[in-house]
Amino acid sequence: MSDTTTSAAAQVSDFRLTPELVEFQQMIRDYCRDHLGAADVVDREPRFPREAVRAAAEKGLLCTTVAKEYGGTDLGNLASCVMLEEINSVCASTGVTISVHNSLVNSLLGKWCTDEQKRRWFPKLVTGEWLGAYCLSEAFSGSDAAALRCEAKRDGDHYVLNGAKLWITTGSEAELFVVFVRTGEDRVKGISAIVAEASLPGVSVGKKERKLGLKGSSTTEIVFEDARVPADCLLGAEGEGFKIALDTLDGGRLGIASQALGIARASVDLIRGHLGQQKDHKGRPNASQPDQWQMADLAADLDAYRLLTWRAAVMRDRGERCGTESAMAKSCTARLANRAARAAVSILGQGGASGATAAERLLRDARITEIYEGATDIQRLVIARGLLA
Ligand code: COS
Repeated sequence: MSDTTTSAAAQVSDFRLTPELVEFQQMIRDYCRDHLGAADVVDREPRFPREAVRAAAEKGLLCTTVAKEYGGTDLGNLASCVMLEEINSVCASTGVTISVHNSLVNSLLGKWCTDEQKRRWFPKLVTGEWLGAYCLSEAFSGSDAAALRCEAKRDGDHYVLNGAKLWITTGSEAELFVVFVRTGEDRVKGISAIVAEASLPGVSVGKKERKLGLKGSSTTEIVFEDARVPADCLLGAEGEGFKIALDTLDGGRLGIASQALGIARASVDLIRGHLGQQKDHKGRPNASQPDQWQMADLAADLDAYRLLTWRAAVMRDRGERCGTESAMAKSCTARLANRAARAAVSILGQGGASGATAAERLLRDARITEIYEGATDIQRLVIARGLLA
């Protein structure tokens, strides 16, 4: 962790970002204005937001969790949260692509790779020449991640992978997959983490999902059929995979919490704009009081849950365990995003439901925040376990 990360973490204690992070946030807002104008088109066609991701790479937004010695900016988790709230307030399809690349792939590789492995993969990942994907879920293991079956059998200096991973974000676009595989029988200690490059024979993209929201993001099955992966692509030791998966999700959930904050904020902005136009004959605000109360509650929760998210990010930047705090952030923000987007559609009426404004897209995009990277009930379980431990 760099000095910048440390000072950023220290400064949030007075509930404000450092001048450096405020400047970074402004740079992200400029990026959003210049490159995310096609959010509606990306959703409607739908198409992968390739240009936006490429521009993000050029601005160094695909390496916020990579150390400087490997070409990253090493801004850390708090800066990533600030960035992802901004991006997701405009385009959640771009937001999830950047979130997964940074918080599920790069941060995992930075923590668990050997120096040689980092030098092998980071040059392509920090520049965006390659995108990364995180392959944990399977047909019979979603919430119960340790039930996974995709297997890797050692054969000389290779592992032979067989099985299929489901619901893989960026699946059809990624060149590098972090794959969680079964290398032994023990439910937890029989799981290992391995990097499989997409170009290997036996690795292919399977079914493409048709989704409710995040339509511009690619979500696919990834299939392994006798795929021979060099043994030096194993991350950590055999049997450490589950720990690697869950530790990484503690950070990934902050990316999704920030996505939910972005969606909630955009929804509140739409409501505020709509209610602000309602005036009496003397030009005074006269929106209905129930609508104002709803907006007030959403705005208060938005500020509260942002602090909850930043607290967990600061803990992670300090190298502390933040599973409970990260789960608190994700469960609260994801529910808020859904409430806020629902309210925006209702309050804007025809303009909300028709697609004339972003409200309808926000409502569809919000839903998944309560499902992926651990459903809300899983977050509640993690929080309860943390409290009872
Ligand atoms: N960081 C590091 N290690 C962790 C951890 C964390 N946050 N959480 C648990 N572990 C370790 C535990 O310490 C335990 O190790 P030991 O056996 O050495 O003590 C091991 O992992 C197993 O933990 P646990 O017994 O809690 O595992 P469970 O099978 O009960 O699973 C849940 C726990 C449900 C929390 C887990 O399966 C989960 O998070 N599911 C959701 C998965 C998910 O988010 N999928 C989305 C994929 S991306 S779309």
